Formats: sequence, C-alpha cells, structure tokens
Amino acid sequence: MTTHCTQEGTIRRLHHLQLVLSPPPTSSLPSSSSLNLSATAATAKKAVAVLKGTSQVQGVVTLLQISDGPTTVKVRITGLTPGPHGFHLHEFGDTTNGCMSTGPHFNPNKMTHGAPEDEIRHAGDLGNIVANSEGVAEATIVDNQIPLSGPNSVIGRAFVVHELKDDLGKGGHELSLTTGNAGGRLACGKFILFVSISI
Ligand SMILES: [Cu+2]
Ligand SMILES: [Zn+2]
Repeated sequence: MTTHCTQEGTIRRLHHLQLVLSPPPTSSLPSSSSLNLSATAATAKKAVAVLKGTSQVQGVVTLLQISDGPTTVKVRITGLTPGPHGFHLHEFGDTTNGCMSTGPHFNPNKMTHGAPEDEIRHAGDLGNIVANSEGVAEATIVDNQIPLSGPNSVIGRAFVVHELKDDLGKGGHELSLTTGNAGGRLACGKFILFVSISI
C-alpha cells in the first residue's frame, strides 16, 4: 500500500514537472514503461497448505516465490491457546497417520534445530507463531530456505503447528536440538503447487 501510494506520488510529481518544464519529452514515458516490463519478467510460484488436526485447530498457509527469490509465507491459524506455538516445515506430506506421519523437520543440509535467523538450523525451522487472546495466529514470514522448486522444494511436504513454544534449540532440553521441544502436533497440511506463471 505504502509503496503504491509513493509510486503514485512520484508519477504525479513527474507529470507536474513535465507540465512546468515544457516542452515535455513525449517519448520518455512510453520507453521507460517498456523497460520496466522487460525488467520484471519472472516466474511466480504459489503453493497452499490447509492445516487440520484432531482438535479444533485449523488454518491456511500460503507461500509465494518470485523467480529464485525468498519465499513469503502467509499464515492464519485459529483455535490455538494464546501465546507462541512452534511452526515448522516437516519432511513428508503424508498425513495418513495424522500429523505424526509428516516425519521430522525438513532438514536437507543435516543440521541441528535452530531459529529461522540462525546459520545452523533445519530448513524447516520457521520459529514460532503467536496466537492472540482469541486463539488466532497471523503472520507473514520471509525465508530463504524453503523454495517452491528444485531439490529442496516444499511441494509435497507439510507444515505443522505445535502445542508449545519452540525453544529454537536453546532450551537445554534433550529435544531442543531436534524439535525445539515444541510438544504435540496440533494441525498439519501438505503443500500443493497452486499456480506457477511467468509474469
Ligand atoms: Cu514441527
Ligand atoms: Zn527443526
């Protein structure tokens, strides 16, 4: 929104300048817009997972990646207890035995568990999402380790939201370096590639 308004403001200022400083360079606007078009040619990939479990916890996770850039994760989960809940990409998009069959955290680089900003972390470690007093957690996360294509693609894997706070590997518990001691798996869902288009 802010960017959009700023751009509009810039364009308005440009128009104003051209009106004042006549004669206007008539060819300058069309040529700069065609340059912009070719510079933005890219592939946009979008994936969605619907999270469900055995309790009332449910939600939707949407991923968007432009070309080989970072992935933007948008989360909305309801039915949680207020406070932080561990939130990870797990290895398998298999929910035949509930969220247990999604396996461990996605870990293609054979690291130990950590925080999203740590160098040593599972690719699937996205830290915590925080539910408000109504039990709703909403977040937008930008991450570099969960692409929508290639060998480490998230497609066919699953997101899991946990009962407890992820200690980000620093809790000193025997599970800290594998799961962040985040407790039970409340809800999970497999990622499906929703759309992949060239823009
Ligand atoms: Cu997990
Ligand atoms: Zn982990």
